Amino acid sequence: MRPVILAVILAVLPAAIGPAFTPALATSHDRHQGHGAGAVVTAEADGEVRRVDVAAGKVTLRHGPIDKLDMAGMSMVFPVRDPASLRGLAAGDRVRFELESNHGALTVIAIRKLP
Ligand SMILES: [Cu+2]
Repeated sequence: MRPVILAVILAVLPAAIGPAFTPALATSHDRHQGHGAGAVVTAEADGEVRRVDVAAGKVTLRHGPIDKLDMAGMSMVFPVRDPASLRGLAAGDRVRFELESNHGALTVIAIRKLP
């Protein structure tokens, strides 16, 4: 019986521990993609618009640290769930935005200009 049990453990083990051994990725952007894996997490933050691309549904934001998503401060491009929410925004605007991390994939799900 014992060899059979051992074989089962050896077959299952790599799948169970594999993610823990995923090597650290090269850039900070890639690194924070890994956090929140396996969960849908949302977080709100303030930022500054660097670039708006309504047609592509993307916005480049400079933001401070977002602890909930284990993200350092940085400038990065986000896909936006509702591209129409970008209308009226321009580079230099200060904004409040809500991010969703779905298994590590980040999307801006709400964004509004701050006065
Ligand atoms: Cu970021």
